[in-house]
Amino acid sequence: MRSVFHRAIVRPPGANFADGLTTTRLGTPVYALALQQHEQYCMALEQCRLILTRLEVDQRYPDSTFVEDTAILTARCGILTWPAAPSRAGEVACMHEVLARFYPVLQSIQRPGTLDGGDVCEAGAHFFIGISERTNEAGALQLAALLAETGCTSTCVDIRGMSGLLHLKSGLAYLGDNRLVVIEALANQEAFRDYDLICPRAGEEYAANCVRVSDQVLVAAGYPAFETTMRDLGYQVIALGMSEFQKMDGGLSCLSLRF
Ligand code: CIR
Repeated sequence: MRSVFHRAIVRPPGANFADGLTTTRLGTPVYALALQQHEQYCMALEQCRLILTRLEVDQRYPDSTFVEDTAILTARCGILTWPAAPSRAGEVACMHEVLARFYPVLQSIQRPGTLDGGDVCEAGAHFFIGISERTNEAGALQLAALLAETGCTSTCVDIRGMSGLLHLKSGLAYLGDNRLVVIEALANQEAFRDYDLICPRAGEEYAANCVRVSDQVLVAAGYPAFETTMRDLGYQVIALGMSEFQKMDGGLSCLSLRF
């Protein structure tokens, strides 16, 4: 993840947001609260001086507020994904039109490859690619090859079978300065050996999905020890209510495409 971004794309949840995919048992999201939390999220990005492209609600796709899964946007290239979940496939075509305004050339992951943006963690010129229930090896290899064409390296991290981890970034974030936030269950991965690791304490794993923008770090509200750690490291912390998105397996990073 770059810490310097200029823009972000967001899409508010639709009234049928609760019909989206989820593996959690946290209950049904309250739509009015989800809208409020989404607006606060947008305001936080604007506070970080990002220019927002606010897309219209799209009720055809109940998970379409999780825009991060539709593309990988780097300083050097834009790549459209191929989500494994059939209910989400149409989201990519919609995003294609939007991204064409910003990326004159867009590459694509092709079948039989599948890939969700939530499985891709940018750490400078290196990328970690999660192999998950959503991203298969073919998709990861395609992405690695496309990134290599732009001079970037990558490592795959297999998270299949790790309970509670939908995507790699559900438990991983890059803060810059060789520093990774990583949940305990992933901390021993060889891929992360040369990084400084920050592990949220037990019970605060959800906080690992944080987003650094400039000097600020957006974190999910309700994880006080993690917030303190971030402040002690010198970051300005913006804590955001995420309860309604968490119910649908979403984290902070999934609600925007930053570039
Ligand atoms: C899904 O299961 O696809 C959505 N309900 C949640 C996607 C979350 N996206 C992400 O972590 N990047």
